[in-house]
Amino acid sequence: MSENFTSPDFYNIDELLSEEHKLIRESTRQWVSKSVSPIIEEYAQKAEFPSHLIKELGEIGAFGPYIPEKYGGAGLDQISYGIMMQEIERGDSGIRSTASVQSSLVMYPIWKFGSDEQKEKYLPKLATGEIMGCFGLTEPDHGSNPSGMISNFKSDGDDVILNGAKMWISNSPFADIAVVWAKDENKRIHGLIVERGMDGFTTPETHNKWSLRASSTGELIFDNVRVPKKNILPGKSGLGAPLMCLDSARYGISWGAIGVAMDCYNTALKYSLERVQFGKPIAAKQLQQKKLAEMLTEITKAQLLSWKLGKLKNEDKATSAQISLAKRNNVDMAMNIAREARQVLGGMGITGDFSIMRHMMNLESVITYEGTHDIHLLILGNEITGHNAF
Ligand code: TGC
Ligand code: FAD
Repeated sequence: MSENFTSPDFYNIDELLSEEHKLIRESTRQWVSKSVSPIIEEYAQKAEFPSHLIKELGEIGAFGPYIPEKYGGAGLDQISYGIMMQEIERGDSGIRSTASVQSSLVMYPIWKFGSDEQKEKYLPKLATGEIMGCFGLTEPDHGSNPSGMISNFKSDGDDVILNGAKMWISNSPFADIAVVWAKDENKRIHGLIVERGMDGFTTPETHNKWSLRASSTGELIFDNVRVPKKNILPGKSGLGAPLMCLDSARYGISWGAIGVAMDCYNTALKYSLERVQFGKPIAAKQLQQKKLAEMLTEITKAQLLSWKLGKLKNEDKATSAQISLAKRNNVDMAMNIAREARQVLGGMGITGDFSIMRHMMNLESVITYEGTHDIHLLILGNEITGHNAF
């Protein structure tokens, strides 16, 4: 609920933030409160992406916050990026998805692995939202195991001919470009920038979702698509390239999940203080206090985790396993809080008059995409033991 946009900050974590971080938080929060919260339930109910928000997301700097200013980004640090994702996801995970796909899965690979020509051509327009991108890694038969992908391309003069299919692709139905991962004739994975309008390239929408309903999800189908070789990202090949993009997006999600948890906690706290049963506000009952105390505890732990991870990212020291730990922990934490918060609201909790049920359903996607809960556990298991158990 937009009027509840206060931050639980039980450990004075604000002291760890700079004035710039706090300003960014305030301005993003105000935008979410004004532009997202009042309309998002309606869009989720009708399963429609609020496309009019794209331009505004560009204006608040949510596309490529850490991309250098010379490419149209905001040149901010990683904690600023995290804070923006936190505040946007407080509104809705699907809107945060749009921002994090554009930033970490489209702008980031072009910035990190692209040619100067690609950076100049695409990044400034992606930063404003004039063009939108999507990221195609997952295939119908290769989700957790992207290295098995079968999408492939063959050289043909100055072009390559791309074949294959990707599914579960956020923003694909309206994206202008897709950063697509496919294998060359030597089975080496490369990133290619595929543009809408190229012959043989289609992006059918995926319907009937109960989760991320205000986000547009679809497929990418490549039927002998002729892609100029100059659209191949030259800077890095192999699975490590898309996994680096995922590290950036998973880090953002670790913050985003805190935003969801904060919204659920605030809603449950307010409701429990107002709802009277057995002659007292339910907030006066021990069982409700237990729920609220545990929510605050878990939010506080997650805040410290993501803040420290942000410091490590700023120093370029964060490892993939550290990022997996934070994504896994914080999304799970948010799911547990959403479930408990919904119960605090009793029957009202299942209605669209409150944000909790929408958050709960959204989190089913968030705990699945960018590596499932169990895949992140296995990444940690591998890190701890040296034994790959995938
Ligand atoms: P593995 O053999 O471990 O690694 C292959 C190569 O990659 C290197 N590497 C990394 N490099 C950079 N960053 C990382 N995080 C890396 N992790 C591994 C590794 O060193 C190796 O390099 P080289 O030179 O030796 O070849 O790979 P594997 O095939 O065993 O798979 C590992 C596994 C399971 C962890 C990985 O495939 C994985 O993370 N699977 C989950 C798939 C996933 O997360 N998909 C996400 C799709 S995108 C999405 O969901 C967007 S949702 C967007 C939204 O709406 O917000
Ligand atoms: P599977 O890999 O088939 O996994 C099924 C189950 O098996 C899971 O519980 C998993 O944890 C488990 N499992 C898998 N391997 C193992 C193992 N070795 N040991 C034990 N258990 C295992 N992808 C993109 O490329 N781009 C996007 O923009 C994008 N957006 C998405 C948006 C939404 C709304 C959703 C739902 C997904 C999106 N994805 C996207 C895809 C997402 O990344 C995949 O769904 C995810 O990686 C899991 O793959 P899968 O669905 O094929 O499940």
